[in-house]
Formats: sequence, structure tokens, C-alpha cells
Amino acid sequence: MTLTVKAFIKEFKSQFQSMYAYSYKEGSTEQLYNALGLYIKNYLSRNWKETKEDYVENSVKQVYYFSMEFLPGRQLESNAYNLGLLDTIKEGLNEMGMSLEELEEAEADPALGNGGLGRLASCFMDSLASLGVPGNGNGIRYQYGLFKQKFVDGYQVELPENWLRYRNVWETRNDKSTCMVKFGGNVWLEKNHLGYMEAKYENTLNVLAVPYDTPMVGYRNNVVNNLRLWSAEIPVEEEENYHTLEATEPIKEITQVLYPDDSNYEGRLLRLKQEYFMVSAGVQSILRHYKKYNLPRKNIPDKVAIHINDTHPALVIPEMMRILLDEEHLSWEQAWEITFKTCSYTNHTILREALEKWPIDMMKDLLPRIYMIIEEINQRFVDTTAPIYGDRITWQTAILQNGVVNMAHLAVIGSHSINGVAKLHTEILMEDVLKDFFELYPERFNNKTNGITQRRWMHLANPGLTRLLDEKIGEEWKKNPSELKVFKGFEQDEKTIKELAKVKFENKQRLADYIEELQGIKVNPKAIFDVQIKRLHAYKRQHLNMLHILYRYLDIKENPSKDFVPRVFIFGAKAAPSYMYAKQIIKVINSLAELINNDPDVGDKLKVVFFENYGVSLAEKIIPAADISEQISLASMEASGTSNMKLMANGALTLATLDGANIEIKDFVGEENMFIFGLSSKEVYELKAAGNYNSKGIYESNEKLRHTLDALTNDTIPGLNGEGYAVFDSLVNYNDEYFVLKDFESYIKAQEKVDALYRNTDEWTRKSLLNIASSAPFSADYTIKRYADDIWKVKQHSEQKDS
Ligand code: DL6
Repeated sequence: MTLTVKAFIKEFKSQFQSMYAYSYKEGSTEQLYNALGLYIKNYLSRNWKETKEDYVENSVKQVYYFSMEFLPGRQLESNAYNLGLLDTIKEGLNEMGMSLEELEEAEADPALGNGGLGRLASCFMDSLASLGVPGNGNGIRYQYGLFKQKFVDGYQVELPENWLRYRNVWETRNDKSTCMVKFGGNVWLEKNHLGYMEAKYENTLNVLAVPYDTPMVGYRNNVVNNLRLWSAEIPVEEEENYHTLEATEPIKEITQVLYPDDSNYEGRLLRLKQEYFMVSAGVQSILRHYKKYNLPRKNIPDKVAIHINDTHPALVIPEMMRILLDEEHLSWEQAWEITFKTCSYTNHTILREALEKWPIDMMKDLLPRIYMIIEEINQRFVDTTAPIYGDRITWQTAILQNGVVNMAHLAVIGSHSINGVAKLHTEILMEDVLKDFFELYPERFNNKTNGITQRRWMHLANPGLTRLLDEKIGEEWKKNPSELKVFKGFEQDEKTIKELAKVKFENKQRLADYIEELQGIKVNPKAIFDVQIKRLHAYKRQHLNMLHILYRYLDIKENPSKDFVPRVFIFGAKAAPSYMYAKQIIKVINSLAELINNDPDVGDKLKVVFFENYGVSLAEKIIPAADISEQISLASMEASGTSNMKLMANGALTLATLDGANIEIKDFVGEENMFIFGLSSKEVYELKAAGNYNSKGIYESNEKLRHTLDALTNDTIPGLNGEGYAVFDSLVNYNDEYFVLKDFESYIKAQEKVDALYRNTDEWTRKSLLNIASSAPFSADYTIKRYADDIWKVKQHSEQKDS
């Protein structure tokens, strides 16, 4: 039954009253938001319940996506949209004198992730539900999300992100489904009276894992899947042992913060605790749920697929073995077959420092039984591999090496599928990072290029573009993104080009107003909006972007009468708290921005805006307004990127190296509709192998570059305290790890092409149209379909019911 505006108003008023015992007219924005959120949650609860029941009644195969990070973004609008209630709610609120936009601002944006990996997990949740694939998320309910970023004198300052301060209307605490997770203590194996080996524990730290479930709403299909986030608590029966607040700390801290400080031993230990906590609770609850199916244990892989999102949840493998061996009393071979067939793993990075390795002593102390199992997995692996492939390859692929547990090796050995997240990335895994494993298990490797959900990143973030597309190509693209290609037919249609340019201009005007309101910087909406939004890391090369800005600034100062195409450079980026170099880059960009934005000689020609606290909600405001998408990582370093896909779908032209998914963007839209520069991945490998890169030589021989780099250290930029020197040194004196200077010249040339093209508005907009029309292959719905078909072997819910 469709909800009428009248019925909504009546029900909303009564919802509000039942919560606060006064009229909605007296309510604060937070209260009104809470009431609306709960109203929507109540509305969807029937579908949520029925979806769960349906899955059990039909014994469907389900996917469990294990991830230490989720970045769902605000859920009010997207839930209302997927349920088909958005217009009714908007109208109803308007009649009551409110606006949805205003209420939405009261919703916390859960920063339970760092960047692309967490956001991908949330796009996947949306696609699983929208495709009707039985899928669950499994993660941690961090009490504090990723830090809130502030700039003080241009320096990054980290503040706690207390996202749960005003309650979270979307979650349901599920006390019925708690689990116990054990840490430390002593463990030994003993034969029980039935003759089975049983693990005996003493002096363990017992932690109660309490699940909080959040509905994942499918797009207009009545499906509501589940995201389960675990919180650590003191077990009720042990409360009396915890007399002081201090004593409760070891338990409470487990789910307190995302990314504990990893610069010290305690911080690293805590992270390992978090990983096991999430994994153990998740696996226990899956196997308990499986019992409802009343099927033999050997059928688990027919009904359960567990996905390991990067190595962080790789302890799923020994934990599943532990339960099957110690609690279900299966033989090693039976348990291994089930575990291996159930688990699959995605690698998201080739950065050495991000490939997790845990000291053996730490693992042994914290997780003694798990370590025993890992030791045996390793031993059996070595025993079977060495006779066939020899000692060298066996040693290089072992799980236990040089006093550490190599988590990527564990994930690979225990999973039936291993995938990278873009074509080039998967090739690099096979040819370099995991090449020995590729020799051992070629059949396990496959590529699954990332994707994004058009629902959040186009339909909701860019209503102007969505309306235009609906009008030109009909609404089918919303269900079936491949229909976007029909938009190509309008490439030569002058009217459409003008309309598209108008949509972009309006989005830019809106962002310009927001920038002025937030930062007091007046930017010209007619300028090129040039956007780089992603984590701050040297390999992503925000400092290359900064050097170009500095070069441009010097050019403006030295050639005041030259005709410059106005540009607004927009950044959004957080640096890891202990990553000094990244923080120095932020400071240099901020000081440069201060200089440029206040220099009367520059005026409209150049502006630099660095948004504080970049996250999903901010991305939704920036992306629809972007003209240029900066994807300038050193080729071979960026696994995929996903901001590149979001920006392309919103009509930005990509300025990129041939890295990650930029290569596929080029394949779909054509080289002529983007700006490519820099070394290729092959050239990067060759240059590294040659070992003769000499950044100082480039600095000395390139006048333009030298002039620019010198401005980092000669007081051109006021307010710096050595950060300019730090960047200069790393690039010139420490041989420029990410080849910034090598790519500088071709980057500048690409930027000149950007300016030249922008002078021809129609031609620019035509290319923008082609980007939008070519973006469909990056739909997360398609990506999820490929995971479901090739890796998880999970069919859509309706198909499983029929078969
Ligand atoms: O696959 C999602 C995303 C990619 O798009 C990025 O290219 C990649 O950098 C990111 N990887 C990580 C790795 N984290 N760890 N460990 O966030 O994954």
C-alpha cells in the first residue's frame, strides 16, 4: 500500500509524541530527525523480519562480508529513497513547515572506516540488498569513529568522533544473539569422556560480544538485509569481578576506537584484539545460525560464504577451524575442507606497510589456541608444498616467517578465491606481490574491479543530473545502469549539452555558496573545479598537485597580464595521526592556500580550498560539482580507487596516471575524453629495477621545476615551520620515493590541456556527457553480481526460492 502524505503526517506526529510527549512543533532538529528515523525504521521492520524469516525457511545460501570498516554515510535519505517514500516524506515535512535537508544535517555520518575500503564495503551492502542477494555485513561498532579533523594554523588536529552521542536510530541491540570471546590465558588439549580432543582453558579474559543490527534496505524490492556490528561488554556473570572503572578498561577499549595508535606495542595489540573479537563473534553467530537449517556440517559451504575484506579479518580461518575442531569435533581434514570452501579473500593494497604481520609472541599470548591452529595450518602447508615446489618457494609463502604471522599468506592459503580490485592491481598481485602463490594456486586468482552505487552517488547526490537523465533516456537506468549508455546518443545534441552544462553550473554554485559559508572563501563558479578527495598518502601524491598549484601561482605573479583560465583546487583528505609526512603535506597545502586566497594579484584566477573532516557527506556535496577528477597516484600503487568512479559518473573529466581503475575508465570512455600523464606501471617497475633514479638530477636540470621547488624553502609561503623543507628534502635529497619529480613535467602539460579544453565549453560538456554515459560498468550492482556468481556462488534470493 502506498503511503499518502496525509497518512505520513498523522503517523509522524504520533511517532514524535510517543517519543517525547510534546508536540513536534516544540521539537529540536535532533529530536525531529530521531522521530523521522525511527518512523522509517518502524516502516521497514516488517520487511526486515520477513527477509530474515524467508532466508531461514528457504535455507538460502548467505554471504557474510567481514570488514573492520564500514562507511555507510547518512541513512535517512537513502533508506527513504530505497523504500520509495522520499517524495511523500519531503512533501509531508514541507506541509509541517520543515525540510528533509535540515533534519538530515542532524544525522551523524558514521566514520567507521578510513577510506575506500570501508566505503566499498557499504556500497556492497547496498548492492547486495538491492539485488536481493542474501548478504550480511559483519564488523565492529566502534564507539568513536575515525577522528574528527580540524585545522589549527593549517595543521591537522585530531578530535574524538563521538558519533553515538545522540543515539543511533538505525541500530537494534540484539541481546538474544550475544557471543563470548576468549583472550589469553592457558590452553591445552585433553581427551574427553567420549574420546574427543577438547580444548581446555584457564585464566582467560572473557568478553561478551553484543550485536547491534542495522537494516540494509534494498531498492524498491522489499528486501532488507542485515549489517551486524559487535560491541564489547563485561559478561553479566562476571560483573562482580570488575570493581573499578580501571578494571573494566581492557574490555571496553576493544570496541572504543577505530585504528588504535599503532606506533606502540599496546596499540598494535589492541588492534589484533579487535580483529579477533569481530571475527570470533561473527563466526560463532554464523555457525549458530546455520544450525537453524538442520543440515549436516559438511554442507556449510553450500549455505555460507564468508568474505575476508583485506587481511584484517583473516583470523576467520583459524577461528572457524577452532570451532569445527574443538566444539564440533570434526577431523582436521573435514574442518579444513569446510573452512577453505567457505572463505574467500580480497586484497586491497600492495603497500608493504599495510600487509599485516603480527609478532608470533603477541599472537601466542593473546590467542593461544588460535596460534596453535595457525602453526598446524602452516606445518601442513609446508609439508605438502616443499616436496613439489621446493624449499625456496615454500619458505617465501609460509605463514610463519622470521618471527611473524603473515596474514596475507594465511588468507591466501585458507581461501578458495583471491581477488584484486582492478585489472592492473590483480596483475600486480599475480606477477609481483603474490607471485609465488600464483604459481601454487593459479586457479584461485581472479579480478573483481570495484564499483559504486549510483543510488547514493548519482540519484541522491545529484538530483539535477538525475532529472536530466530521466528526461532524456527514461528511468530504466536506475534499475539497470547499463542503460546510461543511451545518453551517448545526445553527444551532438546542442540542447542537451546546454542543459547538462546548466546542471553542472548549478551544482558548482551550490558548492561555492557552501564554501563561502563554511570557510569564508569566495570562489568563482565559472572557474574549473579541480578536485582531489582521498586519504592523504605520499603514493597518492597530493604533493604533486600542490607543486602544480605553486607553479601556477608563481606564473600568475610573474605574468600578471597572461590570460589564465580560473581554477579552484579542492582537497579533502585526512592523514593518519602518526604519519608525519602526510601531515606536513597538509600544512604546506593549507599555508599555500592562505597565501593564494589572500593575494590581491591573484583574484579569481586561483583559489585553494581544503575541506576539514572529509567524509561521505562532504563527498556527496563536492562530487556533483567537480570538473576535474585528480587521480594522480604513482602508477602501480593505487589498487583501484573509487572516487575516480564517483567523479566520472557525475561528469568530471579524469586527470590521471594509468593506475588502478583509471585504466578501465580509459578503456570505457576513451583516452581522448580524459587527460593521461606520467609513467606507466611497467615504466615504474623498470625504473625501480634499474636503480638509477636521480631526483636531484631532475631538480638541477629542470629550470621550471627548480624554481617551483625552491619556493618551498625560500619564504615564498609564509607560516611554514620547516614543512616546506621536509617536502623539498624528501623529493630532492631523499630521492623521491614516488617519482613526483619524474612525472612533474608531463603533469604540467596535462594541466595545460585541461585549460585549453575548458575554454571550449561545449566540447568540454560533450566529453563530460560521454563520461557519464560510460560510467555504468562501475556500478557496484554489477561488481556484486560478479562476486556472487564467480566467488560466493550465491544466487539472488528469489532464484534460490524457485530452485
Ligand atoms: O578497494 C577499495 C580501496 C581501493 O579503491 C583503494 O585503491 C585502496 O587504496 C584501498 N585500500 C585500502 C587498504 N587498506 N588497508 N589495508 O584501504 O581499497
